[in-house]
Amino acid sequence: MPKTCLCALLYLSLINDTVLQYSFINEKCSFLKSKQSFRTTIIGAQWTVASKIKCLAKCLEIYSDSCQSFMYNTATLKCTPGANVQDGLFSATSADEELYVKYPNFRVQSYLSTSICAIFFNGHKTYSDARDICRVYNAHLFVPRSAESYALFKSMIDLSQNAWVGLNDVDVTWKYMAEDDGQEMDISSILSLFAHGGPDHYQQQHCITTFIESEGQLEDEECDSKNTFVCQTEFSNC
Ligand SMILES: [Ca+2]
Repeated sequence: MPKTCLCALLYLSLINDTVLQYSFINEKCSFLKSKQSFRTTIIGAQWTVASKIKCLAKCLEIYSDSCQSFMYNTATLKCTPGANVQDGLFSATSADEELYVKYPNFRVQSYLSTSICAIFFNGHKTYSDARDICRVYNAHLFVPRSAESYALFKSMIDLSQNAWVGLNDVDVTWKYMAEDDGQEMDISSILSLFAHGGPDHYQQQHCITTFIESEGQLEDEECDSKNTFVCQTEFSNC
């Protein structure tokens, strides 16, 4: 979850075009430019300011820790304070508008010889909302590619709740697309991870999740169900 930074602001700096970093007495926080064009839930009036760093400074000054994202229009110089991206993501309306998000606490997670940079989100989201939240953080839903990586995933989640993994056959039934590389994945390679021998497409189930009634084995489920999820990103972001 996003860090809580309640102390006095010490400095605010533009690391490069994609990273705005600010520091409080105890810790550093970063806002990263999202590669995805989404808008977030607006938390207050817009301002016109000369730069994106002034936009963040004003957002923090007025909204403190409630400033969890902001949008900056490079053409009109409009600055829009935004909520945590988990409160709502919407399609973008302007190509000039950039979205910056407060970066959550991605951590290196390890199990046996497998390590990933990832974070567990306990908020319950539909498959597409969970996927979009990961994408806004320049990350993706975790994809199980081996028994060991799936064991690592299960060690991160709360097994009393279902958790999405990044596999779905929404577009073409039995053609499973993976969120990490965007390519089709041969599901037969991980069939042993599934309950009941594999997906059954019962009542139009096209998204893959852990299933609490089968002790965390995989199942297919309706994509509009609301589950927890894990976002995975590059090690450089950990
Ligand atoms: Ca099923």
